[in-house]
Amino acid sequence: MMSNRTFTMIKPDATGKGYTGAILDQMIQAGFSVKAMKWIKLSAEQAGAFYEIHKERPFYGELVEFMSSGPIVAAILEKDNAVADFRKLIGATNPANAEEGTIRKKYAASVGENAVHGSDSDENAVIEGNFFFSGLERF
Ligand code: FUP
Repeated sequence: MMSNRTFTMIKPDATGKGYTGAILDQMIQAGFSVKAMKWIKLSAEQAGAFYEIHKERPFYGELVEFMSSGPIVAAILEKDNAVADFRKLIGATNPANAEEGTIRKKYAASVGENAVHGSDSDENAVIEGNFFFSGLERF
């Protein structure tokens, strides 16, 4: 069954460049509603744990360093077909390949610093949301 929730982060490149408001607005205008949200700076250990799945990849060290370099916005978003529709809204991992009008096309600089995260499956959306939010912090 398709879930109606996904998990996102606005990454340190985007928060640092002042894009947080514009990116949140684009998500909300696209029909996503916010079910949990926090502004938080991850330690390297926390970023490493979140991206544990990429531990063996060559970019892991840089990814952890980048994701702990400044504040992020973490959020759980709701909409029908949330995971797939949100991936479409943010565009390809590499902004050079992202479609016109997508969040990564508009705000991301590179594959490493790509402005936003979006869960790639319903299962990961739950795991990732649980990483950041307790039951009290979501509705
Ligand atoms: P995505 O699902 O689009 O976030 O992309 P991936 O799960 O493949 O990658 C997770 C993060 O690793 C990306 F957001 C950025 C980083 N990454 C790199 O830095 N270099 C790469 O070649 C691929 C991914």
